[in-house]
Amino acid sequence: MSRILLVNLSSLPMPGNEPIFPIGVHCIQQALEQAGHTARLIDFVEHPEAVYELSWASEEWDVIGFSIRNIDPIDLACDGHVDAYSAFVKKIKALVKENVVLVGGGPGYSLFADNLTELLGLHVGVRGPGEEIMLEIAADPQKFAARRQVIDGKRYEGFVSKVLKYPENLMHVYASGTKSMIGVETRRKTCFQRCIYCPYAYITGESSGDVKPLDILMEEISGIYNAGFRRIFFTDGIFNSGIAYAKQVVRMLSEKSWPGLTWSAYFAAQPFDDEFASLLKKSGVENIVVSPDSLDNDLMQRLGKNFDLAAMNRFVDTCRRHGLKMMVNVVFGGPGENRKTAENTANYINRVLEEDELSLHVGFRILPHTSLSKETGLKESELIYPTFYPFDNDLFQWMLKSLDSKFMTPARLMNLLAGRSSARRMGKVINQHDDSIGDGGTHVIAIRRIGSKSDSVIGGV
Ligand code: B12
Repeated sequence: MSRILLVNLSSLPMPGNEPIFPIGVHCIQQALEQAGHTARLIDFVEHPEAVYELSWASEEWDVIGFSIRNIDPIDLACDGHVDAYSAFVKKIKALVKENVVLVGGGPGYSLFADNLTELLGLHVGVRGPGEEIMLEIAADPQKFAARRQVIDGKRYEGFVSKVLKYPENLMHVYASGTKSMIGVETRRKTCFQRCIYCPYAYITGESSGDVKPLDILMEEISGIYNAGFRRIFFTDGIFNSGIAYAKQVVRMLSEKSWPGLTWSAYFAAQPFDDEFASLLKKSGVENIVVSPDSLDNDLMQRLGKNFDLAAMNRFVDTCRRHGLKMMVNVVFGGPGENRKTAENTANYINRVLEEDELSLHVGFRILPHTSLSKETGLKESELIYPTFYPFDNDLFQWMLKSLDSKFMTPARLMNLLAGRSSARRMGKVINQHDDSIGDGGTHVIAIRRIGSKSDSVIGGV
């Protein structure tokens, strides 16, 4: 049996990082332990001293797995985390015993698996669900020591047959703040939406399409509830993508009636019918989080949303009739955003939403393996530092002018100002091969912080 150390790099103290309960790497830990291996998780929220006191790294390990959830906070005003990850992994590598097999995984890691495996100097990078591959590595670590490789994750049967036990202490350190939610997975299905900026389908890969049996899900939630925690977030890409199963889960939540338990998830505006809404109302749902991104019909189409403004209207109407609270994600600055589309979005917000129902962002982070990255032609290696789709310099003005003042809370205003100031300091990534533009053969395809390490194509601001 092997001794495996798992390091949650996404819990490192880094500017802009607000760690959340590490459900993904905990899934790996439990799968390894259930197969008889020793698996220890180093999480820096649980053990803050472990950032500096590194003796854990030089113990006798056969495998060390690094988990990376976020590559950056996807915010104009925030730096990326890659340099912090590299520096920390370098320190650990200097301390580990010879012959230890080094593995990387996690959602952020999966997106950049080819580059990160190289950059961090690991033996194996795993793209997607990691349990099966980690079990294979643990069974014969040295088989994986010979060459650097990136492996696609596989279906893990334990997802549908074994109850995930949530460690109390880990939940405690993460859920002590009032905002924290414990992640719970209900299904492993690829996302059916086609949003041009979103990498969910790539991260989850050709997933098995497994849905968790309700009795197992119930036991997992009971475990969280009985340990005293009251807020959960279903981590599905889109909770209601399979509406029949989503209804079963919501019915289970209302029938089981865990007093005081509240939950949330990402929803799509359709399918969303009255039966679903009335079940939701009784289930303790906190917010129906929905991401139309824009509220201009043409721009929604351009963004690849699989619902239009008419569907959004029906969704809002259903939520209102059933007294459900919405949280609507809007991102200004998408491809094709202009004064008119920005005004249309702002007018919709002004007319329909309450102040606390809006989650407001500016700028689309270009992530690899998305239609947006294909459009710009930027490769994985060119996107590893925060890179955004270019938007009009007047965007912030349009927003400030057309959004009702009730939406301009101090927090939002500060964030917008920070975003504007960051955007102004960014460099332009030029497509030097595009002659169709007529401005001397140059065409801005992205904006990126000047000084990023992958900025060979950056022009001036
Ligand atoms: C649910 C979710 C949320 C919820 C989380 C709720 C909660 N309390 O857990 C909320 C809404 C809070 C959220 C917020 C954010 N999120 Co989010 N989120 C997701 C989502 C949809 C699912 C993540 C999840 O929990 N999956 C279930 C678990 C079990 O799977 P997993 O973590 O992937 O783990 C598996 C594998 O990755 C692998 N694995 C994990 N660790 C390791 C380690 C090793 C060694 C190996 C081999 C394998 C391995 O095996 C695991 C089990 O199969 C993903 C998209 C996606 N489809 O993955 C985005 C995603 C992870 N989020 C992302 C981001 C950026 C954020 C935010 C920073 C910003 C934002 N606006 O979205 C915030 C910040 C959160 C934070 N503080 O860290 C990005 C991260 C990548 C990136 N672009 O940097 C993703 C991929 C979406 C995206 N936009 O690209 N998020």
